Amino acid sequence: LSLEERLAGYVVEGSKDGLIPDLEKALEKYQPLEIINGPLMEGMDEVGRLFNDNQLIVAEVLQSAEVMKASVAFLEPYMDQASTETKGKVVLATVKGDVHDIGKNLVEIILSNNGYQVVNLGIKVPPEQLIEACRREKPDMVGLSGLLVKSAQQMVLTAQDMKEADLDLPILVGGAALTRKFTDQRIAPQYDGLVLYAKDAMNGLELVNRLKD
Ligand code: B1M
Repeated sequence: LSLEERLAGYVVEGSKDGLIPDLEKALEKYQPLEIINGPLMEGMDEVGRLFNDNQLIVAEVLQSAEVMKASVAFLEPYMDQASTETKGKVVLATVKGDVHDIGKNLVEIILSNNGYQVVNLGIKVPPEQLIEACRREKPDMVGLSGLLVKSAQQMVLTAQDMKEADLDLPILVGGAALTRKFTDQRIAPQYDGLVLYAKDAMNGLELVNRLKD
């Protein structure tokens, strides 16, 4: 197997045997984010397909998630640290009802490495908790992640609750079940501030940077 196939394979198999040496090899050819967005994400997509076909159970998907998390943790110190000055503050959360946090945590890493202070509220964050954090932390923007179809709907409700709480901070949304169309047509009309859709974590950084400029 090629290095790339092996890397995807660790995620699919949920196995860490040999993972770190292969990540070290991969760093000789690729940037950390290329490794994550390339072979590791391909592995995760395959896990999603197998899970959908009932060929994997939740416990096995969890093992795959562990491999992904270990890889991101190993690669993080090799990522570019763009600046040390603080460019702004972002409150970040996976929405109510959703436990998926690998994408959200990737957003945290990328924003932190690029000068943003991130307050990561974790998973299954109800709107009340988010609103409270906004009042406490006074962030420049809010980031919401969610991977389930129902999480997209939850973002609509969260935006409504934020509006009712008189918040109009820009909201960045992302996650597998979400689209730009859904964001523009269903979430944004429920809110007074900007709602921006990011297709991946890097795109999220670009949007946050554009907002700050
Ligand atoms: Co679940 N899961 N899962 N899962 N899981 C999906 C999402 C699913 C598509 C798999 C499938 O069936 N094919 C499916 C959703 C179906 C749907 O609603 N359409 C699904 C399901 C059904 C479930 C459960 C309901 C299963 C069950 O219990 N029967 C359950 C849900 C529990 C709950 O949330 N209440 C569940 C549980 C789990 C595990 C716990 C086992 C585990 C998560 C572990 C963890 O996160 N700590 C898990 C996993 C790993 C997946 C898949 C396989 C991989 C997700 C992942 O981590 N990808 C996933 C299938 C898939 O996506 N291919 C699946 C890697 C990660 C880097 O990508 O998070 O998409 P992602 O982030 C991307 C972009 O989306 C974007 O940037 C990142 C890339 O740079 N992004 C943002 C994300 N958030 C962003 C925020 C931003 C900007 C960009 O700004 C704020």
